[in-house]
Amino acid sequence: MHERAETGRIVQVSNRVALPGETQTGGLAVALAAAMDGAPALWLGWSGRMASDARLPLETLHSGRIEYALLDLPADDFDGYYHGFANRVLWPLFHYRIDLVDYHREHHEAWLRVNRYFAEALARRLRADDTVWVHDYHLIPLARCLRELGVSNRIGFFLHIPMPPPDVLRALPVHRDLLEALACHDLTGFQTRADLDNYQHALRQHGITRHGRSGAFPIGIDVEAIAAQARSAEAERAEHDLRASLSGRRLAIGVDRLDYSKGLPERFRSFERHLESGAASAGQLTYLQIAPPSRIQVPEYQDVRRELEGLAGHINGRHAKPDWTPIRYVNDSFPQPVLAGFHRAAAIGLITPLRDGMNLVAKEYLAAQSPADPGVLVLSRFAGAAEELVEALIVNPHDPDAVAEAIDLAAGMPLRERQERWRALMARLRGNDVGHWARRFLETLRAEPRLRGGGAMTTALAGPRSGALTGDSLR
Ligand code: GDG
Repeated sequence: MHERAETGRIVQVSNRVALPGETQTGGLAVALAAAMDGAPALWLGWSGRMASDARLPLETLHSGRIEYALLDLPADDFDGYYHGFANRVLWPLFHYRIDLVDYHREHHEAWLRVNRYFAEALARRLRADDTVWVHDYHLIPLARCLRELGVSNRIGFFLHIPMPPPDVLRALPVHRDLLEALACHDLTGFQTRADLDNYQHALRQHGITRHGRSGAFPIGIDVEAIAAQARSAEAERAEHDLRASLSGRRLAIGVDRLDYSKGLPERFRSFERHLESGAASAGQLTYLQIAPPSRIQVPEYQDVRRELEGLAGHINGRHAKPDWTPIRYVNDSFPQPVLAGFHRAAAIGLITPLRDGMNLVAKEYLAAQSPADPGVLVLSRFAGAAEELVEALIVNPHDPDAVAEAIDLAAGMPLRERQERWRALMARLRGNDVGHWARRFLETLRAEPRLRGGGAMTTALAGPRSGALTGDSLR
């Protein structure tokens, strides 16, 4: 109690807030809840509603020691901020998809205005001893806006998505401004060592010497909670029905937001290659892909959805039997405990994004396995998780033959090897769960000397405390 009073509140800011009891598709909610665990906290984010005037309409709710502040966003700027700049410029660019970037100056300006709006709402609620933790690409300029308003609290930032190399970043006309905004934080955190290197490289290339500390903090999951959910799911109807429906075949599973970064068309084609391969396991596996639609207003998401519908129809049309469909493609979301049961029922986890900051589903699949008969994870080398999960079968998602071979290898892997790999992977997950991640980030941030006078930046580049990706890391 005394210690908490000394350290002050944790103030988290993210585009969306997950209210207690709400189910969200996306890893942020669990992670941020873990970060606030037990401490007095404020969580500020968009309410999901538009404001038509400039009154900064803010609704607050309380649950235990956490206060939720929900901000309506200006209707005129919302589209440019969210769909325009965040999700049609930053998301594709940071996932190395320059071809999908659709940059408009006015969207960038709307994005900056909305960040200022967030900053004004937050600044008036901040106390002197609060520690501010900002999440993700929507809010990169927030700290700079707060400094301009005279806020001198410690401010950390965590980028949940990949940080591209300087040459990719340069495709963005405002890349220098973006880097300067990232550098404004007392601590800027990334998912992997490779992301951190890209950031530091870009700072050096641009001669940006005024910056705070930076580090790699690979995010984790709540390992024991997922394992417990998966154990209890065995007694539940949903898992029982799924197992019964397999008629003796084994299950491969993928769970992804329907997003072009997740490599779903490539995965479907790889599964088709597996079906055509003549391998021992061909015809013995059913592939269940759960893909809840997301960002449905963005055209590129509509495109990938159409492509997947075509592919699933094509592959099933060619390979289905009267009593068997090789791909079950489900555009729906399920409660987390149901998903944990589905993972446990699956002999293979197929997680093959073309680019992913971390990929929590890969970790959740592992945590849900039965120790007596664990499944095998087939994981893309381009997921941040591949830096840690080296005992998985690591594949290149652009090579359908290699992915098909990995599927067959996973299907035939002897129990002993599966257990050895799984135990090693679980030791890593437990050594760096979501609680470790949050504590490590906050401790690093709070160890920084406080800024003086709202603006002077420290110049030290990431030192030995921040750089290395060790066994313990955060999202
Ligand atoms: C971003 C980065 C990074 C999925 N379907 C359902 C459902 N989910 C949950 C999963 C998992 C979360 O959503 C997805 O997290 P991912 O990490 O896989 O991917 P993104 O949403 O793209 O998250 C990513 C992450 O942020 C964290 O930093 O790892 O790289 O892109 O927890 O289980 N949850 C429920 N129903 C579903 O149908 N309840």
